[in-house]
Amino acid sequence: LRVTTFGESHGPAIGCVVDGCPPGIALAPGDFAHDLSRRATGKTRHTSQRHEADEVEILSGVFEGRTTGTPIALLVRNTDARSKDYANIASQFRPGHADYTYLHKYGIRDPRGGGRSSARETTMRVAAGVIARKWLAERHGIRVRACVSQVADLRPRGFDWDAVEANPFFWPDASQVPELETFMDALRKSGDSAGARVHVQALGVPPGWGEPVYGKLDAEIAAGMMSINAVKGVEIGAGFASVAQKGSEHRDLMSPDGFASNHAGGILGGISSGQPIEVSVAFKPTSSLRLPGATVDTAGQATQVVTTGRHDPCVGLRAPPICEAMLALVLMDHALRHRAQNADVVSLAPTVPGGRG
Ligand code: EPS
Repeated sequence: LRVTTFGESHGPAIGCVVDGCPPGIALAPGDFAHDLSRRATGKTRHTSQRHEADEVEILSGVFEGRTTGTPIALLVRNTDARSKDYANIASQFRPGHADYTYLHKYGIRDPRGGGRSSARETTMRVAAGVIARKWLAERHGIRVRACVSQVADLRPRGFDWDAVEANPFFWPDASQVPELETFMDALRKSGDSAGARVHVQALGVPPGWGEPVYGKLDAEIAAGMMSINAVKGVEIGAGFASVAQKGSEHRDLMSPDGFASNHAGGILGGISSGQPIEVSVAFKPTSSLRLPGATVDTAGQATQVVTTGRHDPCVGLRAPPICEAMLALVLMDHALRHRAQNADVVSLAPTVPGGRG
């Protein structure tokens, strides 16, 4: 499966091409609205106040409501771009942003907001992810879900997946929502920003998907997550906590009834074990701040920058649907590769129940 996105945050439109989706999946423009709305800015006072329509136009790859197997091109026109917000940064580098590295790489720079590096690009990852989620659900009964599992030093006291979709923070403990609202109001008023951790899992992935060395399932999931704006870390299963674990703690004991734990995060040797795939993703605090920051201008002279425009005090709060999309796209890619490579393999291994998370 090949996916690419195109377009800038303050250009006329953004889009993606999904190539390799098998024929026969029902797909209509309305299918994208729910997940795009979960990702969108402007839904609460706690995010950027950009208000985009995010209407998806299906330009190809679908006929009479079903995918044809040919490349699917999706387009979303920008309806609330405001590049004048960014006139002041054309000659400055915002610390923590990609302005500096883009100019080194390309020798020119699109000063209209984040351009290609803006979180606006993730709109099309979520749209592409809708296709993968439908295919995984219909063909394999696989479900992908994510929640915010930390904001700054706030962590959930309880953990109830059913609470996640009922609040604007994707937070798994409803009793803490007032505390989060207070934290976010104070953060926004301070002009500073905060980081967040997102936990994303896939339920129902069968054993055997992935590759042993080049193309390990965990490596490609990690690459997919690291490619999202503002991501600075990815963990599979126990992740960095495994450093402090003994082997006798970390290894997931097995029995005919199933696995005793899931420190592996559902992947062993780069290949799915049949347990839930468990991934944690670290989002850095948004770099665009109203607080002045020391930097240099394009002539290399020391200066101060204050970023105006519409920004998220905590961009990680809107990241769960983006992480779900990336996990679904990587899993769909491996499912298609597994089907192509292993069509005639008769698995002689016993199946240890993987658990439903
Ligand atoms: C965002 C689009 C961006 C920001 C925001 C989120 O629009 P613009 O390109 O005009 O800055 O509103 O990007 C950020 C995370 C931020 O804080 O700068 C989006 O669609 O997610």
